[in-house]
Amino acid sequence: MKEKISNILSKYVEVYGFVSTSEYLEKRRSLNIEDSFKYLGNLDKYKTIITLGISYPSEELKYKGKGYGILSRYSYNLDYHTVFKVILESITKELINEGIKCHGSVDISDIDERYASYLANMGFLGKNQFLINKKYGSYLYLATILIDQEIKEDIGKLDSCGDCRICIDACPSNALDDGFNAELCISSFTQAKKEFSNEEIGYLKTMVYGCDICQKVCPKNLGINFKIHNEFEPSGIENINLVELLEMSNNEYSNKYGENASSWRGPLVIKRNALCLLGNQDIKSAIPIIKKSMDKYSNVLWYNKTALKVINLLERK
Ligand code: B12
Ligand code: SF4
Ligand code: SF4
Repeated sequence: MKEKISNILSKYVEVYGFVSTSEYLEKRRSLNIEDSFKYLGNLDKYKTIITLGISYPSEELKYKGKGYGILSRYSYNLDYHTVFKVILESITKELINEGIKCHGSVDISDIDERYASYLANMGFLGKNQFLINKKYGSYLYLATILIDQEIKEDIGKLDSCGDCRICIDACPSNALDDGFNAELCISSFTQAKKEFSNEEIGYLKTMVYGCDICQKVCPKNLGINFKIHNEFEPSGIENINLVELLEMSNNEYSNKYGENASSWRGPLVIKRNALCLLGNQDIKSAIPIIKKSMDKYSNVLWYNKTALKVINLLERK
């Protein structure tokens, strides 16, 4: 059965592994982390978790410069949820044809995908928190499929960070200083609907969504540039003109970015991030446009309060 399943998986994904649901549950719970992953969800209805990895886009885009904001590498072109959904549907269809009960999901599941992938031998967990694979480094999107068959994985030897701490020292907001502090992580707050502190505003210089720094500096990612999924290759929307973005209507925004991973929190989150870049890039000519956007979104306090701080910053400079 393992061979049959492996043949199906290898047609669709770059990397895969297997871990028994009971082993995953026991080990994940023993970490004693108070989060949603300690709950059983629907895991007890299945015997094995198949973990899957598909490669990031081939290389990092060049940032266009002042007046622009760039998306992080994991959000180029088409949303990975959309791409993975199609892959998961194809795989589950084939598994069902083999009589296997299964359930596939990406991101929004009861499974901590990085930890499950680690237990399934797909890679080690780096100090930057990523699942790091031997061939693809951390440049892998992850997903899982639960199946009602027992599959044994041969456990090989995994790599490790050793004494390296490059990512910890490179993280601008010190989010990796003590394991991982999600609240400090730039990626986290660029997705949050909230008023930014002056410190948070200060971190947003060129990247308008997400953060790639702890992956970019990692020696395990050196020279990793696979071009496998055309859907992730840059489509021209990744370097964003900041003023144009601020002036976009909701319709224009969803036409251009609706299928991109950065759009899941809606246009205002990205516009709020764009304000910060305008402030840090000292683009004073944007002040009237920022003020106009404040009028337009006068009922959104977190947007307006951040915008006011950015205007103060621009007027002080
Ligand atoms: C919520 C979430 C976030 C949140 C918070 C993450 C967090 N760790 O709390 C925020 C918004 C910050 C975030 C950011 C990013 N994310 Co995210 N995120 C998730 C999501 C949905 C859940 C993660 C989670 O809550 N994990 C639980 C917490 C408790 O994990 P943790 O803090 O890392 O703790 C681990 C370690 O402490 C370790 N540990 C603790 N004790 C011990 C002991 C031993 C012995 C061992 C071995 C390990 C160990 O195990 C814990 C569990 O894994 C997953 C998808 C999923 N369903 O799994 C994607 C996911 C982890 N994200 C992903 C990505 C790509 C990113 C970003 C790069 C996006 C970007 N470019 O901005 C950044 C990277 C930030 C970083 N350095 O991790 C990918 C990672 C792919 C990979 N190869 O690892 C995932 C898997 C999405 C996907 N489907 O591909 N993310
Ligand atoms: S994604 Fe950025 S802010 Fe978050 S831990 Fe990595 S380097 Fe730090
Ligand atoms: S930069 Fe070094 S410490 Fe950080 S994940 Fe990569 S190998 Fe590990």
